[in-house]
Amino acid sequence: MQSSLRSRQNPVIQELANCIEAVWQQHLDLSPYQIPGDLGYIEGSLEEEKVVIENCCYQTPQFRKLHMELAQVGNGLDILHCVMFPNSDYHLPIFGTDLVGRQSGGISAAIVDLSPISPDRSLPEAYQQSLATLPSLGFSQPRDLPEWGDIFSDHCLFVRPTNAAEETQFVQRVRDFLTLHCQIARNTQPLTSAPDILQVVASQRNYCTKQQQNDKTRRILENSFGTEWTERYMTTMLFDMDTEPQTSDIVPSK
Ligand code: BLA
Repeated sequence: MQSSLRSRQNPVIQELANCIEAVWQQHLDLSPYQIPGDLGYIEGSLEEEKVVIENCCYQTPQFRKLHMELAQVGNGLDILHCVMFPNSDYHLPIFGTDLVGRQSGGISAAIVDLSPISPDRSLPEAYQQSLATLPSLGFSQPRDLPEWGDIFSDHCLFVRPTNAAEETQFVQRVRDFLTLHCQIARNTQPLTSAPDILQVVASQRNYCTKQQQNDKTRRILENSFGTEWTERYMTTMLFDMDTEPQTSDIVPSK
């Protein structure tokens, strides 16, 4: 995506967007993903601020949807949102990141996680091993997760970076999470049991239902696009559930 919006955004957001795309291109076998006709580039201004949104999506053999969204709110707020939804026959965590900052100012919220999809909230062994090798971090302003944040893992990083060194540290941690995630995903075999696949579907649904409870995201979209459009956007574009679990080609066990 060579976007016009990106070049006008907060430099940390531009850097993170470039980083995400570079890792995807280096490590994954990307195919086009059909974004619903009217949702690629969106402009809205109902009551308050104008919002411009650019969406970019891919799919791969392991992921049903890789989604990166860049948004700019008229009052000077810049947002990067990114989620990687695995296919339902891959027992893989959900990578997600959100960066919210002023166009010409600091980042107020920087979050990245590999969110577990096991009922006990643990990550697969390969992830635990890789994550254990990453250097420990120091941020002066860690932030508390909201109530719906029980979907995130123990490795979730949620901070307000206070200077350039912390911003760089955050981008580097996203690069590390993404790289190890792509590498492990490529070496993961698909599930073959229908109950295991349905468990993945249920976990992804829970992730989406919780993320849809983020009032801060909802309020910004509602101000510019209205409640009905926002509900549709949050449930079909930002956090859509898997409607076609990969169980059709599995022979039921006797
Ligand atoms: C917070 N998300 C926010 C905030 C805003 C948005 C304005 C508050 C920033 C702050 O408190 O400093 C807005 N985020 C958006 C909008 C979009 C968006 C408008 O993505 C899209 C159009 N959110 C995600 C993902 C994660 C996420 C993938 O989309 C995590 C992986 C997390 N965002 C997240 C969390 C908060 C947040 C946990 C803090 C919420 C709170 O403190 O209540």
